[in-house]
Amino acid sequence: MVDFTLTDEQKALREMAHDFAAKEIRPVAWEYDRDGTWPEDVLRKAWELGLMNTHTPEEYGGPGASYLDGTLIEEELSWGCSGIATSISANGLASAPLALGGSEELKKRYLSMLTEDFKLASFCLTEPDAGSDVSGMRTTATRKGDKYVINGSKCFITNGGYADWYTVYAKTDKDAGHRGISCFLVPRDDTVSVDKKEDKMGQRASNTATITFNETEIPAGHLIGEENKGFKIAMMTLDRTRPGVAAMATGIARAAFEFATNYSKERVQFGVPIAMHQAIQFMIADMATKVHLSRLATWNSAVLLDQGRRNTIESSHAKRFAADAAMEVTTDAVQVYGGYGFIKDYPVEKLMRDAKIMQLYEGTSQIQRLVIARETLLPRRVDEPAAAVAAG
Ligand code: COS
Repeated sequence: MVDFTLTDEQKALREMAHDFAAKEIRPVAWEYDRDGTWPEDVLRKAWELGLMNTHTPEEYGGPGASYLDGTLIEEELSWGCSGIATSISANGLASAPLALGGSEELKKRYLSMLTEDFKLASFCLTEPDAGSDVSGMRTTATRKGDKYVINGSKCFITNGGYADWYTVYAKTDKDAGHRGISCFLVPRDDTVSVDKKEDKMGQRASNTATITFNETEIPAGHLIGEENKGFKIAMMTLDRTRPGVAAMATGIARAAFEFATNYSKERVQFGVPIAMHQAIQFMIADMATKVHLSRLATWNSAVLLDQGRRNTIESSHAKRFAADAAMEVTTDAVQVYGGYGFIKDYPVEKLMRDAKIMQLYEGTSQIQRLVIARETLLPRRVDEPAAAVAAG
């Protein structure tokens, strides 16, 4: 049965997240964007309300929210500010590999650490010379007795400067391409340095840093999953987090659509509100359709996960469509505002800058098309429970 009706609990959750976005995020969003500062006070409030670590199972102190619930929250937070929403949701990205493949001991210690206190974790996959091409990474993990020693640099790491631990992908077999990558949990210590905080076009409230591991020693038990199986964990993580990014893109698009719609009713040109002109009406109509379809694709990709089914293609459909739609909708919102849209006294130029990252992070729009093309032309295994994919 296909039913898009939310339960009363889901409606209440969405309302709570919306309320938080309206009262705690929106009023400060443009200030944090202007200054490029990190909104620790907002993040602490989100943590206290249970809007961080939403997918962490109850046994580790989290609310164990479903993937659909997560998309409801992420759309609302991103409607407030996607930079702040990215900072709030980054623990989820870092925790996903641990939840997927970590030992019970590791999960108990490190997932609980994030729910017991306001602590942060970061996901470290990308490197200066290995973005879309994950297999090209150079960071290494060398086994020495009962330890691994990590060396290398990871870039574009959300909350990297503030994280207490990192999920790090590194080569354990340099000559084996994607089959030589392993995933590790690396606590922050003196050998971990934060080298650079990026000065970004958009999402300026989120902290994006380069993290370097210099002879960083971790216990062998900090390996997540099996040695040389890290690439699969990374891909499975992204299958689970891309619906959240699609939800954030939907939130940005919806914010731009609302601002443009309201403005079109107030702005008078040629003697009538510009909403009376068909040229504007068609832009508003296209925005409405794109927001609507972005949300449907997002929910679909999340519900499959909640049903324990593989969602690789649906996740890429949702992320690709919603990201591209957010870019188009925010660009059109600037157009509806005319010259005012281009200046910082009005809200939509920030949204246009913020939307751009949606087409870049957690897999570019081109990588999503590559995944969609492969899944279409050479389908792997469809409708398999996630556990079977993990074991495969
Ligand atoms: N779930 C489980 N396993 C998967 C998978 C998925 N979604 N996608 C791929 N795999 C497995 C394949 O089954 C294959 O397994 P075998 O080793 O048993 O053959 C292996 O992973 C390699 O798959 P593939 O051949 O498709 O890998 P490629 O290197 O050719 O391409 C892309 C993978 C380009 C899709 C991948 O590198 C990617 O997603 N890049 C973007 C990375 C990204 O999003 N970066 C953003 C960082 S997070 S902010």
